[in-house]
Amino acid sequence: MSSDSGPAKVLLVVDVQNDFCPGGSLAVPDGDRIVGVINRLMESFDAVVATQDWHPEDHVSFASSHAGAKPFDAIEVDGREQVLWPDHCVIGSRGAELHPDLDTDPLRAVFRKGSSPALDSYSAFFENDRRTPTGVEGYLKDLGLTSVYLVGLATDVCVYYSAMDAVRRGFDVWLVEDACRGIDSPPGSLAGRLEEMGAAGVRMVRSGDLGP
Ligand code: VGL
Ligand code: ZN
Repeated sequence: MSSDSGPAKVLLVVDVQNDFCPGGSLAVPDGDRIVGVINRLMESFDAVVATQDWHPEDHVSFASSHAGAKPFDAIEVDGREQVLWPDHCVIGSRGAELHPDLDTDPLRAVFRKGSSPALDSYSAFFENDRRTPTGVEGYLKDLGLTSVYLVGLATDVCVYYSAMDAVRRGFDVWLVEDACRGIDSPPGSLAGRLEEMGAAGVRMVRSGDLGP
């Protein structure tokens, strides 16, 4: 673990789960290629924390929960846009488990999100009402972990919302570009979200520029 002076750094590993990797129900292209990169990064951080998307089987974000809907349709729920996905990360399923090659020994904590049947949760920090906290902010601040390095899946969904919320809550935020992969649906949206993160103050870095 790093013992440099300066702000304490946390590696926040977002949703590196079987369903988001090739063979999973909501596979991100090359999603599994980041696992080795993330494992190598872990020792350079003061703490490593992970999230898991963790949905009940009738979750509002599943197309299968809405008559006549198909995956990737967008509908309105409680005045918010809800993109509908294939069933994924169902509580207790193999798809919801962290990727088997992810080194879980260094994980100081794992936060599960998206478990309310009627409310989705993309960000590691807040549910999609943007108000209900997951507890991650309090945990990181309690431990003095003020620099957040984001890695994981998917760059343009959960990593993106986590990065934007982390900036909003006053953290110093970095995105480790080669330790994330995106869905890019609709095509082109990934580039737009990278740009938005940059404009909000998220700094881009590559894994080779970090660590020992
Ligand atoms: C995610 C879509 C639905 C993600 C989670 O982890 O990026 N994407 N649920
Ligand atoms: Zn989900």
